[in-house]
Amino acid sequence: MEKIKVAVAGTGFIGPAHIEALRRLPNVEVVGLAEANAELAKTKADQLGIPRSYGDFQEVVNDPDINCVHICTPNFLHYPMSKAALLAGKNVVCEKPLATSTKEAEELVQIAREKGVVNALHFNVRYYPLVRQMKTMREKGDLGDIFSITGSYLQDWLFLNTDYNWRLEPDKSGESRAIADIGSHLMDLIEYVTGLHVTEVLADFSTVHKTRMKPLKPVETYSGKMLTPEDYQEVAINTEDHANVLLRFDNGNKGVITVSQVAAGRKNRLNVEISGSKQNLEWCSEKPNELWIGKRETANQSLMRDPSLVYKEAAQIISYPGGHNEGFADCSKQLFKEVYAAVAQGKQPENPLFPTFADGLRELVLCDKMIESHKKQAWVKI
Ligand code: NAI
Ligand code: SOE
Repeated sequence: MEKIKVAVAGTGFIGPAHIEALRRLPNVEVVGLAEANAELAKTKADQLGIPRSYGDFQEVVNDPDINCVHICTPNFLHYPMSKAALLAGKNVVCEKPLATSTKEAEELVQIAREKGVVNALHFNVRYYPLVRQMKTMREKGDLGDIFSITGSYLQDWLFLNTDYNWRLEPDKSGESRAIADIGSHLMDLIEYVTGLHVTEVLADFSTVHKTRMKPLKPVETYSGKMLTPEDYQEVAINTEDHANVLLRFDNGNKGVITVSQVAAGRKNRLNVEISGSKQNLEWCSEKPNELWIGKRETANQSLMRDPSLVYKEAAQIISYPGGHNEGFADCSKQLFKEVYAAVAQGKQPENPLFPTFADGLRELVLCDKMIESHKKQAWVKI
């Protein structure tokens, strides 16, 4: 079997997670890695055991062997890199957010459509099996009509004013931060699971730390390096640490989300509760193998992730029996499994199960409307 050859651009936090997940697929081989410069690319390629290193993304685009490119760089590079790869006829898996503006995202959706290549967004949260179980339960009518949706995505890695990362800089990250960075996962999940569309938003953002201490030399917040005062300069922050958004849906009912990157103790917690006319579902990314099912007339239930207990649609993305926990890393494998089935077929499916560039565009539209609503302090129609 000839393997599908892949290159991954950007190997900070999430790039290596893509590489690991890709290595678990039998028909795929990661042959190349692109980084910000040739020296870094070579070092990373050696560390990760990848034969080819590219110090300039254009070298990936020009490499005729590369069939599919994974874009795992900071947000502002998603558009130029995706565009160049698509125009060269390559299949593309891009990290969220798809771009830093809806205009760019629209262009990418258009080019991908014209080229007919496979295009996927790494909305990996969709690939927790119990998330697919919630979607399937809703599709089968187990929830009844959806009355309301409550969601939150809370983190604490930007809790201190000394926490710093490129995501705080709009020229690298985009005009919105918390909403674009993590609210995008939550909003994608809500529309995916419920099948509803948001029609109007009322958003209120806050920037808790109006200034932050930026390290003078680049240091990743995640690295845990201890800095001293002379290592910093104070810089103004213009993106939101926290956001509350009221939502109106196309079934006439309502929802609310809260997103925060300054919630102490919440490491990476996406929580969603969907209240239906028959029952209530609650799921949390920090306990991804349990689904709470709330009842009015009988005892509530807790459904474990077990292929023999869930619908077959959810069992499809479970690799191990109940009690053998699966988590974050497994989501990417399951997502890529569906993407590479399409790559092997040579074209984007009509209605792919996996998230696409069109889904990436949808999240940018919602994000833009939330920014507009916050600025006007008024409801904004989508
Ligand atoms: P990071 O800062 O840890 O890594 C970014 C990497 O890109 C670095 O290694 C950097 O040297 C490299 N890079 C910068 N310029 C480059 C260039 N011109 N060519 C090639 N490489 C270049 O960032 P992180 O956390 O990995 O995030 C990357 C993207 O992935 C972001 O868009 C983020 O939103 C998304 N992400 C998604 C996650 C998910 O679960 N879906 C999780 C983490 C990040
Ligand atoms: C940082 O907030 C981050 O790495 C996001 O960029 C990811 O999308 C999320 O999955 C985890 O947190």
